[in-house]
Amino acid sequence: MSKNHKRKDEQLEQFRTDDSNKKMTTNQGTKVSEDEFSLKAGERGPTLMEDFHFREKMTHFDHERIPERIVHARGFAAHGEFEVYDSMKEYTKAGFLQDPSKKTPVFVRFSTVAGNRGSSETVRDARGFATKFYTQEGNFDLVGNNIPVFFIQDALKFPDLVHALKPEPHNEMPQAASAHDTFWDFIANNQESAHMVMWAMSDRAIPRSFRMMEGFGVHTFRFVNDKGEAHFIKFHWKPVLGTHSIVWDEAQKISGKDADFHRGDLYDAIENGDYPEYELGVQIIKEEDEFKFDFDILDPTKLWPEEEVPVKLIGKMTLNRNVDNVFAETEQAAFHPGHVVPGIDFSNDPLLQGRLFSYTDTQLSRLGGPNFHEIPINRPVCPFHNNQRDGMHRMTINKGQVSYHKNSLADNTPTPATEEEGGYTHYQEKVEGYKIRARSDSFKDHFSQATLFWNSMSNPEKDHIIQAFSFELGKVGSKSVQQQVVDMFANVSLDLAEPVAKAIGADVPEQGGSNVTKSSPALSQENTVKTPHTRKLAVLLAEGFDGEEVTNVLEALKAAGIQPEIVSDTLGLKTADDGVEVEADHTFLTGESVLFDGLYVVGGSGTDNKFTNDAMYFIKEAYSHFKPIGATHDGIQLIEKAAINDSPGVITGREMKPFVKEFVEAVAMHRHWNRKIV
Ligand code: HDE
Repeated sequence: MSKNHKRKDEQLEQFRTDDSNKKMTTNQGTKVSEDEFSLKAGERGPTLMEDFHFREKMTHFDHERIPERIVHARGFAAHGEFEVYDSMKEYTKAGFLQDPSKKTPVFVRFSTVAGNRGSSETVRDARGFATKFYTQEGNFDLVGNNIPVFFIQDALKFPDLVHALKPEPHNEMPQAASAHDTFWDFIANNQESAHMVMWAMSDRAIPRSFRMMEGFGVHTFRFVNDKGEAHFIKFHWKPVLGTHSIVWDEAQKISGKDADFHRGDLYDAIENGDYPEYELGVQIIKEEDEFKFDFDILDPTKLWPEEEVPVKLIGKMTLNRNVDNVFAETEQAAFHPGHVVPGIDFSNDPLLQGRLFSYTDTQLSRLGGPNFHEIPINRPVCPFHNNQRDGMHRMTINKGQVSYHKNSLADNTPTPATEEEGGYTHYQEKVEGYKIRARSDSFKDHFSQATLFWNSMSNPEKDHIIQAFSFELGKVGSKSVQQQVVDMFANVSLDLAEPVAKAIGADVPEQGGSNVTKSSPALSQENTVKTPHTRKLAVLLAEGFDGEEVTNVLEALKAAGIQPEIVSDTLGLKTADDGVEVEADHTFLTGESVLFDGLYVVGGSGTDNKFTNDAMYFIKEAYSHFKPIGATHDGIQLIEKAAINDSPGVITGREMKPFVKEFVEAVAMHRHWNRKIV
């Protein structure tokens, strides 16, 4: 019987013809002779049912959409590779963490959480940072966020959180925004959210780029070595370009000017060969030290301060290939925190435990059945065999008569593997207790780490948090909810609650404050890596510019890794006084200041009123967003006209060398917060 099957398969294979002839066909392979006019009874007559090409094409189109993700619907992804620095044998037996000469392919999907699939990317929100490692021992998914803690402590509350965050059901507003009543009502009545809200109101929730975000596994996991010894761990991704954000006014404007800002940034960087890199870090706590901290290490609303538990950098991920097809890869990717490999295990974090159920379940409706692991982007690179069969969209043609364990007809294959053979064995944690619906007292301190975060912020970062609360609560209609939130955050700091209360016309809380004085410098973005590499610079240039100087400055900026793009009044060639020509990349209409990291103001002898007015708007806006601004010769007049010369981060120069050096440093600084905004 099975021999016959084999023969039939082979028979079919030998008839497959080569695919080089790109003629259009139906899905059944019949060549199509006409793809513009449906089959009609006469030139002006009705369309005929027998037009099988029309019916097939339209039916397929009618079913092109699949349900979007309930959360994290708006995402963008890229392929890459991961290499470990040194063997992690001491801590884990995970195969992909043993050999520094081995590369593991990865697929990373970044996302916002609240918005629909077509929403803007620069909204205030956490960002998903989900990585699939295609290891030789199976897929390992690190499904993390760019914020190291979460809103809730128990997965049972996730549907409530998401219902409160999503657009309100009676009018489906607002899209991709937490600035509305139900979200803040949930926060005030679920105070375990305090710490994550601090992050969500901070600059972390408006990142400059997916390339400049940290990633966190959030939950406590375990590393288990080949001796069966376990350590508690937390995963981190550290971007090589540092962690940087945009400002809120800019974020809102970009939402209108370029709703694809983050995907465009990632896509372009990879196409340019500026491959985004992230170091993988782990914090490690010995099993016997589980109770040595002033927080519960299983509580997902708590981080492990890096100063207390250092992050050990163990490897690097490089994203080096854009997807070929966003639907087939990014949209159909199915991540799952329960996709682990031997050497990586779970902890009893109740949020993690709940996630272990949810992710497969959601794919059943999103990807239409239980065979989503066969979609190319989800398929492991190592072989996989079991007795699971059939179901919607089954691709594999399983051969033979046996689909059960144990069996003798197929020599008892597939056979479970022993631990020595690489079989996954769960860490044998001793568990004893009553079945109860309760939360440990050690999970009940909701404010100390929220204050730790507040204490760790620089003054500009604190201002941004106050403004973010004032904006979000300013959009809340219910006075009661506003007051409840202000009173809640008085527990974090009165320095936060007071100005927010004043801004939104609420009563200034009389009680509150915190006795937490500790801070964690690693939490402030002021202390991150600063580099000019891949920074986008708008070069405001008019006819009659100084050709030699501009050529030299642009060369020097490029050598520092900066990416200048010419913005002028019109597209086309712009001619310098000395005949040098450059081509404009944007006009003032298409190249808005919010889309750049800084400006180099060149001007030119041909500057007219229109150019000056447009440039002035550009300069003032970039200035108000604290961006680096450089100017030489004719450009200096524009800077003087804007009355911003001598301000921090505004570099003017007539000598090229010192100008370039100072300006590159200013670009690397990212933003110049100590600037007076008039
Ligand atoms: Fe998710 N989450 N989540 N989540 N999550 C989903 O899975 C869920 C949580 C995260 O790019 C869903 O395939 C529950 C924390 C990312 O495809 C769903 C709980 C963290 C992504 C789901 C959480 C995340 C998701 C929706 C509370 C950071 C996008 C579609 C227990 C560590 C992955 C899907 C991608 C997606 C459930 C909380 C990260 C519904 C029940 C905490 C990055 O299964």
